[in-house]
Amino acid sequence: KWPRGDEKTWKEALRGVTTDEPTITKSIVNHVQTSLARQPHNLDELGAYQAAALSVRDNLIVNWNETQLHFTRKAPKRAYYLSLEFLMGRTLDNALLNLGLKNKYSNSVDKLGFNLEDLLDKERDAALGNGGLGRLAACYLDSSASQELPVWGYGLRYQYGIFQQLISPDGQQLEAPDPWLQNQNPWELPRLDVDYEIRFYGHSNRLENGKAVWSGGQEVLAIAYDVMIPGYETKNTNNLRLWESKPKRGFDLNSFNAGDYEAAVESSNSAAAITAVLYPNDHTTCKLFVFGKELRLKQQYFWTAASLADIVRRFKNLDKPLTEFPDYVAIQLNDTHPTLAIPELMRILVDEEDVPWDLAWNITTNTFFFTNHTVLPEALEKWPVPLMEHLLPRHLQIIYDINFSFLQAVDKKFPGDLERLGRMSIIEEGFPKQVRMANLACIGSRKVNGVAELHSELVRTTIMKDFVDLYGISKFANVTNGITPRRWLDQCNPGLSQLITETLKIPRSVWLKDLYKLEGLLAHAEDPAFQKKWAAVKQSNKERLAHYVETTLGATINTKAMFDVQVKRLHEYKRQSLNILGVIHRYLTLKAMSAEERKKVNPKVIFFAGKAAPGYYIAKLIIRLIVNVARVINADADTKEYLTMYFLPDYSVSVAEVLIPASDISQHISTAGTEASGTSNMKFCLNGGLLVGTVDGANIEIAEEVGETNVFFFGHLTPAVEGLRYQHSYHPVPVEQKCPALAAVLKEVSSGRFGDAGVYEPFLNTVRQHDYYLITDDFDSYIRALSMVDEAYQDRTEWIKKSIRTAAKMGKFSSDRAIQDYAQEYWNIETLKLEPNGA
Ligand code: GPU
Repeated sequence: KWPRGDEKTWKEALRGVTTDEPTITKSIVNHVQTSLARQPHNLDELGAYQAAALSVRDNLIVNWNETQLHFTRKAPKRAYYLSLEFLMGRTLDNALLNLGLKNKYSNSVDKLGFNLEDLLDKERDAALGNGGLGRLAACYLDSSASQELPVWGYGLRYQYGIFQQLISPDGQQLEAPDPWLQNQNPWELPRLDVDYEIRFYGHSNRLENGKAVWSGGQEVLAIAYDVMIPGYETKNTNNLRLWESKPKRGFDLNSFNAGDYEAAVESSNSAAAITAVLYPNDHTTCKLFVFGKELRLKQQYFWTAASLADIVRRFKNLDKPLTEFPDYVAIQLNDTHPTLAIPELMRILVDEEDVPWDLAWNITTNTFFFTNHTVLPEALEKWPVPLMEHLLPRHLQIIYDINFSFLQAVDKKFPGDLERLGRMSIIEEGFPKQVRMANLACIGSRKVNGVAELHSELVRTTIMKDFVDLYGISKFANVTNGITPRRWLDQCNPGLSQLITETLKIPRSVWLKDLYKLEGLLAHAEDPAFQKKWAAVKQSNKERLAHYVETTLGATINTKAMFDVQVKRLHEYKRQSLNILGVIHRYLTLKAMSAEERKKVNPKVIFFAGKAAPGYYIAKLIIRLIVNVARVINADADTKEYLTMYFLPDYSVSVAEVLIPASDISQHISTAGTEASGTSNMKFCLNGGLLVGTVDGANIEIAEEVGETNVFFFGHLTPAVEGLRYQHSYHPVPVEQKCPALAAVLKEVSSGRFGDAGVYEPFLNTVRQHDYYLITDDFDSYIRALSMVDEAYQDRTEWIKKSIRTAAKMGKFSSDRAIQDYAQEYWNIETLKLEPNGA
């Protein structure tokens, strides 16, 4: 029965997605006129972008609304992806692709006197993440929606995303804020009616049966903003719910009336501060950054508490007993950041819903799944007990109670093994005591996974070994990461996408949804006409990058040279240091050659990009070295025809979309066993770039797929790493003896050849002294690998074949495959398609 009014009137007025050009044009103009209140004659590109975006947004909202209604009616089991980071990048192009409306919008925009590509460029990135972990979350949202799975993301709506990186004239990284919401954000829907009260501090008084009452302290409001996530070629449009913090009351009227205006607004400021800014520290939360720690823990609790309140409310609308909660809800914890969700669900069940402790624990441990993204010991999250006691007194009690029964179980299986109890306890002894979030996440989850085969094996044999002994191996599995081929091939490399479609002779929409279809390219690898087209696409992508470098840095680059790229966060374990030291070695070698000899050298342009955490001193020093070495070698008339180098500032998703398709070779050269997976390695290979790398993370699985002859591996293997580090500490060999080529490079840097004599010593000493990341052990093998790359590049036809064969075998690395795996083996959720007619 129709709810109100005249059904016919309603139905005639309700709109669907606009799919015809005249209506699209009208809707854009309508937004210019009303939403933006602008005149046609003073409309600039930014305005035109905004109008086009608002028009696309209308379409997304129609689909989003229908999807949400459909899901509510069908009440399937849902999965929730809790991530403190979603590195979305731009939306308009992706939305047009997924809606299948790109051509039509392009035509409309043309008629209005603009060019769609120029408008796309006006959009600011939504950069609510640091690097791989955040971008993975974004790819997973695209794949979930595209596969019509009932998956929501939950995160924070930071006012400021990852900082903007500026490079000073002397090569230092400077940070500026990223006010990404400045021009309004058409891709979100404020849901001012969806709000929750979140408590901090106060007191917790225990009652009987493990229950307690938590009261007092500070209360703030969480407000929902919904971001529409369209699926590719489906009406299904999922939701990413981001929380904003707000004061519960505007300001304290008592203080206000007493004339203490500062005190009056203070509490409101402190509430707003919670979602003010994304923490820019990749792979670390505590060690280096003591300040602002409390705010980070506040962010984590604020977000998990709001998300759980929302999830529990949605479940309770189903009118099912709480024992069935895990039949309707699966929650994926993206790293340990959302681990407080475990004690929070216990608190809701035990304190608010009167569920007995043991039953509550059973529900909880059947709801959560935990993904680990690193085995680096310094990156394992720990929180000081005194801080947690102060901020979250009730949660600390719950954690103690969980720990008590857990340790009893351990003691039962391994009687009297006190060392084991010490290692496995959620609480680490010390001054102060600390809460080990990874232990809590493991204990409270149904399954734990790593993000590539090698990494998952390291999880089982190192950081989680004791837990494998306790629970058995089946709780610890692997889901190798993936990337969405929509953004990372079709959008960023339209030329290649087109060539693939015409070569495979199947519709683009088929292979973009089943990436294994790329194998069909293998049949064409030997075809010279196809090779020529393949090479032409790469060439035009190199020219596009050259144009970008020209406009941003004012430098002209030789697009006939090999393009060698390393782009990722600056971190010692990723070894940008090895790359830059290798570049210096190449430069010195070139300098020592005669002009005749040089002519035989393969010309190369090297690109670096990536941000360093603002407090990470050594990483910033490495950027400074890169920039200053670039200055010297780019100005050297003897060598600049053969070797130039650029550090592109402010790396982002959008910059990656230009860089990746242009690369001939990219570097993924972490110390073996340190890079959990890597995902840019997959992006480069999917775009026909070859890979030079260590036997680490997903490099290994890429080589398995494309064949070892198509990748350039070097360096020591994971099992050797521990022994080498032991040697460095107890039987150190001076670098002059161990690796003379490297010693010569270090000497040149020390001498001030690249300016700033003395400035780089702290970095150089990390190599000379403990060399924790094994630069001295891998340098020679790295240089040999680069020679093999040069040699292979000389035979261009063979190179192109390698490039084709590589891209052809990347099917496994679609994030569609990864999400299928999570859906089936972890979440137990099923596809729920919204039919085109809305049924
Ligand atoms: N990763 Br932990 C991050 O980007 N940030 C982090 O804080 C942690 C891990 C990365 C891994 O370094 C990378 O190897 C992996 O591919 C990515 O997460 C996604 O799993």
